[in-house]
Amino acid sequence: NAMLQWQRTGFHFQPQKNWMNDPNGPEYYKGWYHLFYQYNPDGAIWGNKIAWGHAVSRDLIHWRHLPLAMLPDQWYDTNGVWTGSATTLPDGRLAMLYTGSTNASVQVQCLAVPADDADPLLTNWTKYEGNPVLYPPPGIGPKDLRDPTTAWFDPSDNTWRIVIGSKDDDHAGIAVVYRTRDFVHFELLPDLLHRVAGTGMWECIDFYPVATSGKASGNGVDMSDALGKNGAVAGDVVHVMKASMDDDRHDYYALGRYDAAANTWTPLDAEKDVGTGLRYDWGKFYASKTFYDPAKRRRVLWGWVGETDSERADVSKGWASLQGIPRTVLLDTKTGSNLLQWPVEEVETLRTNSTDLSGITIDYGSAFPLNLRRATQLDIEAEFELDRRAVMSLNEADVGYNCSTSGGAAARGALGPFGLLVLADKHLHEQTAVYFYVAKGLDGSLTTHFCQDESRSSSANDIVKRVVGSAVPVLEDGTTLSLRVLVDHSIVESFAQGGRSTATSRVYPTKAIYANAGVLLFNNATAARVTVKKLVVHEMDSSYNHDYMVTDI
Ligand code: DQQ
Repeated sequence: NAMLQWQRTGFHFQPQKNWMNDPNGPEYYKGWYHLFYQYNPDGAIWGNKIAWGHAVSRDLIHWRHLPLAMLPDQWYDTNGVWTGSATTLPDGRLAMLYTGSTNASVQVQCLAVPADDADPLLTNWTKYEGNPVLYPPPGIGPKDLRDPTTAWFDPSDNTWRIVIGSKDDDHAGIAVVYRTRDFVHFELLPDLLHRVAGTGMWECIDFYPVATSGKASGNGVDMSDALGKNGAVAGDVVHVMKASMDDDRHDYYALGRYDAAANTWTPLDAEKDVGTGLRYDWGKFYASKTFYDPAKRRRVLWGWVGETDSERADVSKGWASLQGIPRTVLLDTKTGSNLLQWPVEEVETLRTNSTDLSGITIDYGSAFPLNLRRATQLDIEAEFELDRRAVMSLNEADVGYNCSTSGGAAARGALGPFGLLVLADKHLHEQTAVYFYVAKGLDGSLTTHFCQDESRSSSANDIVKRVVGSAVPVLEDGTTLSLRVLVDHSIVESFAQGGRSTATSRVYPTKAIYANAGVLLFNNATAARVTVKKLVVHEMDSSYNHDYMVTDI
């Protein structure tokens, strides 16, 4: 459908056609990044014949599509080759564990290995002849055990450990651990790694260390490297536990202490447990998965960004879903209580035609259109400074503000909203607002909210449009706030305060497309001017990821 062709992205990962969901088995192998993904070869909606799509890249940005890696062709996965993770063994070989939905829709875990270890493209996969390797144990529902993690090696008993998500009879989300020596025989560990009441089924659990101190805090940590020879967890890491909550379709994480010998993980802050505290992203972002990249010693996060338009629209355009730009993940060592997520540095190689507009001041109640050539594919770096004297002179402002229940970018308060309008048409009928909103308590404390308002993003009416976001920590200087926004036709991915909070929106403008899309600065605060200390807008080249086949390599 040519009319909807503009919704395809220029530098995000997407297959040539049809439905995609979770990222699967990401890894680095013999010089190539591999991405597998849940894929429906039969159409643009999810179905019961999910296969594994496959693509490779040298840089996480330019992708080449390969043939499907696995099809639902065995009794134990005939209802779908579902989500799984790769483990790199000490000799460099790979083991892929995934969930099969059997001919009776039972969720079993299965092993697959590359048919040819010498093929850097890992084109063909062999399913283990003894599959499935693991059935749901007594006490767990046959349809409630899925999405095995990457395995890590525990030297205390020379076994590999994996986590699988589930729920119990009381609707608590649970993380179950198995150990294995050979990826074929698995033993259930008696206690749960973790459990959170009321959170329901945990899909796509991820479990990994982040460095807390020293030089290493700028690097990622491999799971197995976080355990000493005796199996004790290294002193300078904390472990992230992430679960994708089937109940509300968001990815929640928490920081905690892993005790390998006791097989327990305990959140640092009991108030911010998995499912009750932090999210990776406040917009559309689900079923994510990290991997450790040995080439650049970093941990990289992939997340599935689904559609928020109707199934009918997806069928008519012939495709559905994107993967977010891969993000590096580090502990925020300044707060110690959240992660930092940042687009992988390779995305910056697509920058071209950079416009520097730093130093503009926007008065309250005004908007300032930027003079750009093209505004459908952008990487925007911005830093705002609220007029400090105005902030000081207020007694109190908007205590209790909340992005999602607020009136969005049009609702004015003393110290917000201010920020950017992207994918905006000339008349501002369509616009997606990315902004800050500062609240001030009677005690003088400032709380900064980072929000994204989709409510005017499209004049089409078959779309879910929300105001999303959260409070974001601001330590350095309460009035200086930074923003990075990636715009790519039908996606807006925003990172506040160096990645302390993120928000991803799928948007479907009908007017703000091609040359009619623009960007504005806006300040809807009623009491403070905003100085834009830094504003650099980079146009982005396309990575032309969609048209390469294996023969182009
Ligand atoms: N998607 C897969 C499941 C997983 C879910 C099926 C999460 O393995 O639990 O397509 O989106």
